[in-house]
Amino acid sequence: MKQTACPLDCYDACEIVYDDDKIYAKKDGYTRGFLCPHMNHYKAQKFIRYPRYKGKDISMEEALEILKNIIETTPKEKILHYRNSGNFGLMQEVTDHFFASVGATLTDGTLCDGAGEAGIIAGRGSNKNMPLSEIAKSDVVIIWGRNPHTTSSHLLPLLKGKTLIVIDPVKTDIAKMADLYIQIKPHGDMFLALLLTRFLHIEGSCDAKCLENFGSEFEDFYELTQTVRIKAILEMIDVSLGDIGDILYMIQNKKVAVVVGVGIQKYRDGADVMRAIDAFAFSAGFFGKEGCGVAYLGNSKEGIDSPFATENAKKVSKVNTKFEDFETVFVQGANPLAQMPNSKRVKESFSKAANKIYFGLFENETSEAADLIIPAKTFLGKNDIRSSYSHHALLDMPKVRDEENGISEYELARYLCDEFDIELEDEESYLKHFRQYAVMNIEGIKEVESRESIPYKEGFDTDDGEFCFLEEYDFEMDMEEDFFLITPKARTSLNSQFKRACCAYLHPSLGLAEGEKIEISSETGSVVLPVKNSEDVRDDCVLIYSGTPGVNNLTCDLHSYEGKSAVFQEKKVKIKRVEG
Ligand SMILES: Nc1nc2c(c(=O)[nH]1)N[C@H]1C(S)=C(S)[C@@H](COP(=O)(O)OP(=O)(O)OC[C@H]3O[C@@H](n4cnc5c(=O)[nH]c(N)nc54)[C@H](O)[C@@H]3O)O[C@H]1N2
Ligand SMILES: Nc1nc2c(c(=O)[nH]1)N[C@H]1C(S)=C(S)[C@@H](COP(=O)(O)OP(=O)(O)OC[C@H]3O[C@@H](n4cnc5c(=O)[nH]c(N)nc54)[C@H](O)[C@@H]3O)O[C@H]1N2
Ligand code: SF4
Ligand SMILES: [Mo]
Repeated sequence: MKQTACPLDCYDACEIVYDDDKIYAKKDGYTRGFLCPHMNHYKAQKFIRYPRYKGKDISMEEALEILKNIIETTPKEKILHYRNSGNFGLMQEVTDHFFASVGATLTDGTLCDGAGEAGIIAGRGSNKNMPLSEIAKSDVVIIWGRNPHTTSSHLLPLLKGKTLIVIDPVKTDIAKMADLYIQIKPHGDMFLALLLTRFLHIEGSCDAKCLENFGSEFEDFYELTQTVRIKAILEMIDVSLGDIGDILYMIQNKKVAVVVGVGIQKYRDGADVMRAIDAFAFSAGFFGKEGCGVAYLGNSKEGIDSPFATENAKKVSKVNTKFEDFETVFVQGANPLAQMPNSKRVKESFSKAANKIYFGLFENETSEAADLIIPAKTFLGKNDIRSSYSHHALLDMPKVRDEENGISEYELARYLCDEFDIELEDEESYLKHFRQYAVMNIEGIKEVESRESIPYKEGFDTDDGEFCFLEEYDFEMDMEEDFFLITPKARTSLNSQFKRACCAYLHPSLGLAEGEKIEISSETGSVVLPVKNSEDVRDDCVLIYSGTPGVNNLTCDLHSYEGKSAVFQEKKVKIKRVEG
């Protein structure tokens, strides 16, 4: 029996027991004896077995030789290393070390949570997350643009017996269980947060002590909330005055956790949306107190320094990468041809690079378009260690079985560093580096030492220690097209890994037949998908899950105003029946 952890990009970072070549959930701790469909069916996945070059299976030795030759013959400034979070192990970055040292370009920016994070940092000076252990102590939980049944199921046991408020344009499973559910119009959240703060103040329910100590600019912020025209805006975002009253009533004198997901920030002004939510939480006195706070997608690397030499590398954005600027593109732990916005542009741009290398576990759009395919080892066949963006644990992921196929990230970096005469320490010393950040907590779980259970007790990490309020907002909504595109996470896939969704979900009142094909289109492109009718979706929305082939034909590759993030829901879409 050996212990490891799930490597996937997921809030929960579950602990796994590996026994007799089977995967089990750890009984205690935050894994609570259950995993999710991804890990329950992991071993049945079809992994890439052999390396391939221009369509022909080759040996790993041949693949490495080809890779070496490609790197040798490409001017170093013409090499791009595009890595994303297919595996969340901290050792995944070891290849960045090689590519940065050899003079290649890396990526920055994010397809994920960056706008929200930028909003948090603007207000608080840092992104310190409310951990699960504190959410467990709250009385009321506001689930705001997060779908825990799908994306963070280990939160669910903690919610038992608590008052639940859910704000989401989709009637998710958690919305169905909520004491109060607000089916807000997409992108309406900043206004809701501003109005909540305004009425909080009118009612005299702001936390006077918090404002006095850390919120001297509150009056200006209150003025900003007064610029929101109540009747018109409430109508626009589909929220009633009664809803606002209900929220304020339900949170009165209670310990409140605001659990925010990435759903609220898939817009250009996503940082402002998050900042307005944070300002409401601050004004209500939710920071620095037990059982209170805002949980977002935290920074998994908080309190952990990287031992890899990547600081000085040139970087280009992951959101709108111009692959055609490079001769050699090395993709690792990512499927950019499906998951980056504006797929048509991405595919064209990627096809122009002379040497396209894919280093991953599964076949997908990117492996199909690549020349050299190098299979990775799964997390079971290599040594790693991981942290989480939702709790504080630091989890060892030792190699628990031998794998014949594939190569680990360290082995690949070792080979390349040796060939190109770049210094690399032995694997164990990097693992040791990461392990030094762990201390045992009272429940016997190893956690990242510097992370706080209740951050911001003594004020914020801004220059003056005060909360820094949003000073202005500039709201734009595309009124032209017919439908909002909602593109959240699917139950059976992890973005484009595993069992991918393949339908468009619309409200039955639109009169489309179940299974009928429709074309959904936007400024950037279109996709044809069969319809699934769902009462859970608003009648002004089309829901297409992340990982659905073609969904990102519809999304634009603009950046968020703050945070260098993709904005998958910025543009609206049209729908059209397809003949035949
Ligand atoms: N099963 C599964 N789990 C996953 C993933 C997966 O692909 N599949 N992906 C992982 C990754 S990479 C991430 S980043 C996390 C993200 O996990 P979450 O933070 O839960 O993010 P999403 O599923 O994108 O969106 C959450 C909710 O936001 C709602 N939403 C959309 N637009 C708006 C809006 O304008 N306002 C409000 N209030 N709500 C809105 C959606 O309807 C959805 O219910 O999940 C991780 N976990
Ligand atoms: N429409 C739409 N698009 C989205 C989103 C959305 O909600 N809607 N969400 C965005 C978000 S939040 C994210 S985080 C991104 C995710 O985008 P990507 O990071 O591209 O995610 P995946 O589709 O999960 O692809 C990960 C790949 O990693 C590879 N992999 C897995 N494990 C390993 C390993 O151990 N080693 C190596 N070398 N490779 C491995 C697998 O082969 C898999 O193909 O997608 C973004 N795109
Ligand atoms: S819930 Fe998340 S961490 Fe747990 S097994 Fe599933 S994907 Fe892995
Ligand atoms: Mo993500």
